[in-house]
Amino acid sequence: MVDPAAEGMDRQRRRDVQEGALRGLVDRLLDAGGMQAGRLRDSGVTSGGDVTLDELHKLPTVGKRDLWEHYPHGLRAVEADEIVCVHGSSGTGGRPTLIPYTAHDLGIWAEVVARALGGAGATNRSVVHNAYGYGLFTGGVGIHHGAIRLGATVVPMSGGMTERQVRLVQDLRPDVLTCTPSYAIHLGEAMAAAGVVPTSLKVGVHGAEPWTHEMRLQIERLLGIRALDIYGLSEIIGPGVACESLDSEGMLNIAEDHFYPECVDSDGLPVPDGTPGELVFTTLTKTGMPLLRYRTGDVATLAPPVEGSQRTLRRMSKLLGRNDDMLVIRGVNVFPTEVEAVLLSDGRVLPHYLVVEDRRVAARAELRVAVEPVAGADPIELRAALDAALRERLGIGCDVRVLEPGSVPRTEVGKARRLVRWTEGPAPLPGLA
Ligand code: DLL
Repeated sequence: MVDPAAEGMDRQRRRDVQEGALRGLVDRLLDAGGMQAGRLRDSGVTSGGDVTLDELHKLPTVGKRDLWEHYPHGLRAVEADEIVCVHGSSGTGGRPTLIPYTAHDLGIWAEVVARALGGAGATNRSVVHNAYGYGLFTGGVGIHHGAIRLGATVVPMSGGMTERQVRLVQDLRPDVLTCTPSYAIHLGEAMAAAGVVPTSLKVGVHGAEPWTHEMRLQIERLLGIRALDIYGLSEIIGPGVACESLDSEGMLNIAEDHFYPECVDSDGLPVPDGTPGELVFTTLTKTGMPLLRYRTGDVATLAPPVEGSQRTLRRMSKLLGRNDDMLVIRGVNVFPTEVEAVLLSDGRVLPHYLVVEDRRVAARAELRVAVEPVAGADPIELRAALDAALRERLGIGCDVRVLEPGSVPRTEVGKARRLVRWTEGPAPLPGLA
């Protein structure tokens, strides 16, 4: 643990600290005025003393739409001169969101990412090859802050220019790779093609896009590393909201001293641990744009800490998906990650695929899946096996197409696009029509 006092705090004591921070947050929001203050007053809250963690679920929520409506300065809660940078998401598929950070917020960010890297086994002697994109996107800069806080050496590669990345992995011998899971595959394949074995790499810290345990196995095999998951979103801080550690048993430790998690059903009511629901986060300590009960749209389950672990943080599962990526096919709800899990558990499928929701006839949506086979696999047998496996796991038939290797576009920069909605016009990929 990088910060044993915080990560290993006695659970009752942490709850007291969180409750104090929640009350402080509510006071700050009320003082700042604006939308969140208005909603709090409308729900009868006039000071932090009126709220408790036990009744947090009764307080108003904030959503992405609220941020869009307050573009470009967001729900800033401090004077402009306290803001030291902005980050955000480019808003592919939606509108951009910008998040203002104070110097205090950057300190929190560095700390939670340092903890995440430390939990993955990185130390101040580590070399971190950081291939998340640098820019407005929080991936590159967020990992950068955390690696420096840890005292490691960060190599600020950003995304793309893969040949150069292969070269620097050979030359600088990093032990930690940070990038999206899809880029880890791309880089691994590029190294294999160049005959480079990345013997220095020990661990990868991957996130920013949905990926399954089956994808994890592919990355681990290709790169010879442990591949861990890191989760976050710019609205809350960026990467570091939660992260797997070597001993967190496949789930992600939530930095709940800064970001208080809830998990709610479609009516906004809390669900018990282990039941999938939408994640809602409250930024207990942030100052630039603090958010009370931000609805993420991300679906996961919550869980207590690992029994007997020194780390006492609550955990979340890998993301099952996003509310808006859920497919409804003939009345059956399917997340693209469920499709990925089926595809990649067949050793004949390469980790490049595309899920297409064919909505050209709106009332009769169909699922089409494009995959690429490993060398030597029989496409006809593979198609039949995947058809059967998808039907068995998801309860619906899918139209599987086995395409030539290289047909599915690779993502060198940014987040992989694994789901396409086809409403009209030509097929999103040749061979899918
Ligand atoms: O993707 C922050 C980040 C950067 C996280 C690098 C991890 C590593 P945004 O661009 O604002 O921020 O996108 C946030 O990405 O609401 C999720 O839907 C998705 N997401 C982030 N991490 C994961 C993950 C960054 N580990 C949105 N697994 C979130 C699945 C993820 N989805």
